[in-house]
Amino acid sequence: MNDKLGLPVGTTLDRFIMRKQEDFPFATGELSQLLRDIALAAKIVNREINRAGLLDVTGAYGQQNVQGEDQQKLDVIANIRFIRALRNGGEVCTIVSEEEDDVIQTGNTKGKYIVAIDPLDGSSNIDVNVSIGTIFSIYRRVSDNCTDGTMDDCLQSGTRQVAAGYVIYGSSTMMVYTTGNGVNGFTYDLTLGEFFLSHPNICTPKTGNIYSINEGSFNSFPEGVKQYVNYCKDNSYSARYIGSLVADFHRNLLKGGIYMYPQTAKAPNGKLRLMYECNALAFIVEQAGGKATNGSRRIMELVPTELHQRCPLFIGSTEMVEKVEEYLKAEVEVN
Ligand code: AHM
Ligand code: MG
Repeated sequence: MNDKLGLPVGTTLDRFIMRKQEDFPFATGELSQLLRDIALAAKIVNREINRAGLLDVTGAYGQQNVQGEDQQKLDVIANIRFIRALRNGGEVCTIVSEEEDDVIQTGNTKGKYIVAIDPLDGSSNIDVNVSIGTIFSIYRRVSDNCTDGTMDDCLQSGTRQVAAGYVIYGSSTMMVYTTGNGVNGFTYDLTLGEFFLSHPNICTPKTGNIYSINEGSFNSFPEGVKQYVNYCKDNSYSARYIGSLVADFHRNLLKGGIYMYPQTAKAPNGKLRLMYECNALAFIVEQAGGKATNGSRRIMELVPTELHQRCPLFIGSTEMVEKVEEYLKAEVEVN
């Protein structure tokens, strides 16, 4: 099996990134280096996660992040690891992290890139040995080099991403990413300490029979979502919800399905964050042939006005996302 470039399965992530760079005659290699920095931090975080039960790193850290959520110790560790790798790499001027209220200026004022990152997503699953993930989104700065990144650099719409990806720490650890030319997945070989191309050119099925949503909040879903969930049941779809966005998304990407986090009474704007959760996965799903909307608008066209902005998310197989959109549209027309 080969990827789009004809590279065989078994190619290391480093070699793959290098070969991709050769496709762009004027590429300076900075984005390639940045992707390698992320992969390196992912390996370190993977090590911490694997040892979590043995060390004193599970449980709450005793503080809340900017969104008022309890930080877990591993959240904090992952945040430190990724920031350190991005700062040391030198290609990134500014980082937006789920774990930090404000932007982080790396001091690399010549860095061309902005990274928005959720260092460890699915915090409620950390202590119980269930899959968790890292999500990242990369933008080119719009301001002049030689200064810190600005708010305009950070608040760009998802259509301006130059790369995005996630790492899933699960039964095996994988990194999946896109630079806008298809999606490729790499599996980590612990014994060799390398990611190897294992899922070249990922294409998501047009439709599927898996729906993922926290049905405990059913009573406060918008009417259109309630109707779509009932449609899924009427058609005997499978309900699968891990509560780790990366894991739910990854399964649905490979098998076909839809993940939904709508507005609820508890989360009136949805729970997920536009900049470092929704946009990255939207870029990946679109590159794989799927769709991501907030129920009516393409996620990647939403222009963020704040760093930690939330939005409803409907993401996955195109036909399934369009079906729920039909129900939501009908609801609006009735009202
Ligand atoms: P987190 O960033 O605090 O981990 O929250 C995001 C997570 C997603 O991974 C997951 O899909 C969702 O929150 C689950 O939320 P809920 O428990 O409300 O269903
Ligand atoms: Mg998160």
